[in-house]
Amino acid sequence: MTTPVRVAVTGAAGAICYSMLFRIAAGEMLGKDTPIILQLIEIPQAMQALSGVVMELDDCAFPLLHGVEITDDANKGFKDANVAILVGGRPRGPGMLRSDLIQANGPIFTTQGKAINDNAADDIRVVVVGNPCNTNALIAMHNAPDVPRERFTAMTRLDENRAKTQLARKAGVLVSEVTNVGIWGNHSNTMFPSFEQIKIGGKAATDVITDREWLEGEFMKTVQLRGKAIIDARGASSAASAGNAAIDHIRDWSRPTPAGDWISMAVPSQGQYGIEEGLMYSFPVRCDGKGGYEIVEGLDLSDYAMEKIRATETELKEERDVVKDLLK
Ligand code: NAX
Repeated sequence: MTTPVRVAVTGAAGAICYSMLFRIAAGEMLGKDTPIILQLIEIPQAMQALSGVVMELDDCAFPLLHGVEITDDANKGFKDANVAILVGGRPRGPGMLRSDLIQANGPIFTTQGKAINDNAADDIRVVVVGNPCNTNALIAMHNAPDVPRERFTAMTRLDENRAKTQLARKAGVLVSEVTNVGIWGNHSNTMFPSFEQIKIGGKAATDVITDREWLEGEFMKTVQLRGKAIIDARGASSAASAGNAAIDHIRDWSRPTPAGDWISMAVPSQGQYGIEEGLMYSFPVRCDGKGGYEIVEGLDLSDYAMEKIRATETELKEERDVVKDLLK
């Protein structure tokens, strides 16, 4: 029997996790032959609610779920973890600026970064979902000096999936026909879904959808503002689709990326495309199936794309400056 993979998840009593945990336990993230142990981390006030989630996990009798541990102590929660999904954080309250949210959430990620550094397994891989996810991942990475930097990532997969569906709809094809979707930069309104490299049925998306005005206008706006549209419609932020994207992120990081394609992950920049080294920036990446990945280099980017790519970099630098005291 394969040794179970330990998956640590924060914010486990929250909305995203309520859909995500059950799918992880069913084998949709690491495969139908990989047993897992869930290590669920919450704050003390949410432990009772979390115990209810665990009862429901128990009641599903998932064959692959070899154990569930719950704790409000990050050191215990990340003990021997192979995968960490950091969802938990404070939501943005009424009247709160983005910079207030960054400051409120920052300390959570220093604590969790240290706890990962001191307790996780040697092969730990981390994805941060809790917003502002790029900057939170940057903080966690800086507070985990013994963990290789490339193991820290932030999630832009929801933006990628959103872009895919919008393009498929417009072109009248199935989403599986849409490939090479790269999200650049920050998971925020400045994020750039670079349609110039996207392919639809193997052809350039710009040849299939010749309405450039739609690509630069409605398409970009729909993807960038989708989170708000969902809050307006549902009265609550994206939860099931965010959980699905986190599963996609870890699943696709764990297997080789199909030839010729790529996926989007926010990862520490090594200076590609002139993006400042060390920034947690979303790029198109290709995974090797052994836990490694490389940023796709050499893409031909127009002046229009470069301007967008720089604008989202500027925002990430500003966010980093707000939390500079938390970075080591
Ligand atoms: P909820 O408010 O339902 O759940 C958050 C949970 O985190 C709560 O149960 C809370 O008790 C817990 N928590 C708070 N501080 C914690 C800590 N220090 N350790 C462990 N747990 C802690 O929010 P939910 O809808 O689940 O969203 C979670 C986060 O995902 C938010 O920050 C949200 O902004 C972010 N999102 C990120 C997305 C992305 O694409 N990257 C999209 C969806 C979502 O907006």
